[in-house]
Amino acid sequence: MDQAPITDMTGSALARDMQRHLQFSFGKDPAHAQVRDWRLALSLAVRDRIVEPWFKATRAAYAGHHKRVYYLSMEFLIGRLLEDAIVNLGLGDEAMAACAEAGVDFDALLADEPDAALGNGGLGRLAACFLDSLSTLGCPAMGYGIRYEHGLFRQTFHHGHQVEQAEAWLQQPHAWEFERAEASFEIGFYGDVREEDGRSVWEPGDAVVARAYDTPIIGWQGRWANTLRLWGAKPTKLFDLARFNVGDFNAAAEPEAQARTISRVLYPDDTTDQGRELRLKQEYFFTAASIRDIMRRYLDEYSDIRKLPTKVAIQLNDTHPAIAGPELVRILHDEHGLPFDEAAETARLTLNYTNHTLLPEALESWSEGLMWHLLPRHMRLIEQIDDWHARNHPRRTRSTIDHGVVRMGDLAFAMANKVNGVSALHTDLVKTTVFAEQHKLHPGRVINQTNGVTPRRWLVACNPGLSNLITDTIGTGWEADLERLSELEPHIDDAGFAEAFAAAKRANKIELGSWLKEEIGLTVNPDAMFDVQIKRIHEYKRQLMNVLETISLWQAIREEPEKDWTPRLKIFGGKAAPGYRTAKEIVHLINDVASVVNVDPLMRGRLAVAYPPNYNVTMAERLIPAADLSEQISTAGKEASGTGNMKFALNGAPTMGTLDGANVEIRDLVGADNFFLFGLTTDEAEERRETPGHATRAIAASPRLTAAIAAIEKGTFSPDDPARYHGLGRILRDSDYFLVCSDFDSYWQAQRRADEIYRDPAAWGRMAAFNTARSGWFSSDRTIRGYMRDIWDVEAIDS
Ligand code: 26W
Repeated sequence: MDQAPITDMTGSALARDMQRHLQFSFGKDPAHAQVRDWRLALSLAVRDRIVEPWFKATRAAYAGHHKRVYYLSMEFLIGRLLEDAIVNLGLGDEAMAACAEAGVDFDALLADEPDAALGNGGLGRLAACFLDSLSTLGCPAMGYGIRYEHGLFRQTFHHGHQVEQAEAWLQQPHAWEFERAEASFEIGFYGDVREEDGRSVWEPGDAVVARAYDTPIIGWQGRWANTLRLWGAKPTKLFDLARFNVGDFNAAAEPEAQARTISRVLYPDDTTDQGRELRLKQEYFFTAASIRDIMRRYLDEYSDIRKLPTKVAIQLNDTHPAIAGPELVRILHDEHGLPFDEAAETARLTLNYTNHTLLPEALESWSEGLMWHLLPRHMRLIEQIDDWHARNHPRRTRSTIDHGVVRMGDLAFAMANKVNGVSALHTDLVKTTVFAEQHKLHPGRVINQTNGVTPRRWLVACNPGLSNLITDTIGTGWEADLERLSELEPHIDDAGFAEAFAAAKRANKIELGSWLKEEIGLTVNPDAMFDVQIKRIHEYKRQLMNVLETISLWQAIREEPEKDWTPRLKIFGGKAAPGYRTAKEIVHLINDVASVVNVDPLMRGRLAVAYPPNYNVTMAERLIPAADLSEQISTAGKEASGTGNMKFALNGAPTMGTLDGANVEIRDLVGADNFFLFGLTTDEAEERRETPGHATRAIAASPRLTAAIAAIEKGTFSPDDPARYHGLGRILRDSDYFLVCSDFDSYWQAQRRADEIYRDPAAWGRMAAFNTARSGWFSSDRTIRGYMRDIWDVEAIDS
């Protein structure tokens, strides 16, 4: 008789269960319990209330023989889970009451949870938002990834330098996962392939065990919960006792250490393919385990392997799981005996691929040699897939294997039912640049699905002030039907609404101000315009142009200190990939500029620079609700979409941006009057880049830019090392591939326009409110509905 699921959602029941878990799950006496103990106890009590919708969802998917979606991603940038679960279950008041009853500080408990930082940036966070929407919509789906022991590194600053430290989220009990010992698969590597009565048989030379760890992902109003299954690597044989007995202790522990290496740490690069063998092992490890698990579940329910595409839709989050194509063909052809072409076509109809970047250095390619060495059977199958594709498309000129490397984008494209870009502009560029030939060969295969963000985390949970105002104004229901925010429009010119809107923003700014004081010792002026740029540090995202504008503003204020300047607080947040030297120089420069500007008496209350270390999901939830201006200033044609831009717009922060990625669609929807546009378009940028001396000419034409660059070059911000930024100066003068110089003056003017409007709170408030009211389309619910309709052909199950 199975234990009746806990559905008692009252505060007293939650308090009772929290006490019960503290004492009986963690064996802690309430009299001596620490914040961590209470946080874990509350987490288990909340988790108890997720199990019932979780079981119901799984049973419903089986009962109805529903088609399922599998989202394969090397990254899930989840952040914290306790508050998210409480918000989705509608247990906010109950949780606060339970804590009050226990005499513990609810906010302290929330703050004690480490971020699950299992991702680098946009791609990983998008995957996490998608999981929230899949559950909210009642779409039967599973996320598959890697249970890294160490997520994205912790960033600290040492004399302005970025220093990386290993992140250790699993050094404490993880309340949200269930270990699934029964769901373990042996994953092979290396070895040989022998032919046996017409079939190829791969005999791996080494293997590790993939062990499943399940985290339930609850949707809005707790009606449905899907599973995120993360694989941890375990040794095939635990412990070499023989070696131990002869005193060779290290060798005895070797198998364990060897195996765990595969899921030990997340690669911290988010734009450069390092081509490391361990990275490919990670990619194959989780992809093969996931495919195994999917096939086991399918064959438990169905017998005809040919019907796989009718019941299974797999989404590849970029090329990182692209080995899924050859792996699925291997299973269908080598293990189930389907003829090769049929195996290939069946696999193709099951797989879909999302491209997230056009940057050449980010497009993965693996050397044939490494692929033959690590995955000999797959390399052979990649050759066969390439032949199959060539046979079906004689006019093609590009092949997946080229000059000794396997191009994973080409492989993913050839083995996909649908390929999608992540914004309208990006998808057009996918069709005309990286996959131009494939697009011609396969008309209709490339479609667009513009990204989105979950309003539960990025509005309801992180901005209760604004959320309550929205509910007071248009009622509830918008949280899962975000385009209803447009119902705010008629209220925007209502003085009461405008006042309440401004008050919500101001309260968030004051709260952020006290956090910045505590975190980095900076006193900020809450009346200043909070101008925020938070994202990974990268040359194409042009944090450098933002710093140069900051320097120019500093110089201008020093030239005319008596002038009535619009006060500004420049807030930066972001990590540089450890091996990305120029990005690390930009980090150092931001800190050096901050250290000069923030002590300059002429700047007091007028200009300050804040760069809190270790930007992550939780910090974004703190910064975005307090932002006045959203910096989305990438070189046109380089940012595939952006998702931070959507979060800022929803939280009432107008965009300072180029016509790049989803900025284009944000401007179309919020209105050109509610967007600060500047810079070259994609085509103009392309043309300018071809113009010899474009940088020197731009610098010569701009006294402000000239002065700003001169200042960093002569060591104004690095008196202890005047030559520190000569390299950055050279990049700007000689190549400036990302057109910082060409766009600088246009950027400066747009910033001054923002200064003008910000001086009129009613005008600014109006822009901000229109951004919130007109950004509902950027909900990841709308995005996932698009994937369900146009790619996966899956219906939601209404529970
Ligand atoms: C091989 C190393 C590597 C790792 C990650 C290369 C590339 C990546 C990701 C694709 C980089 C990424 O996060 N791209 C971002 O994806 C977001 C979600 O679609 C977009 O909004 C961003 O514009 C895009 O830069």
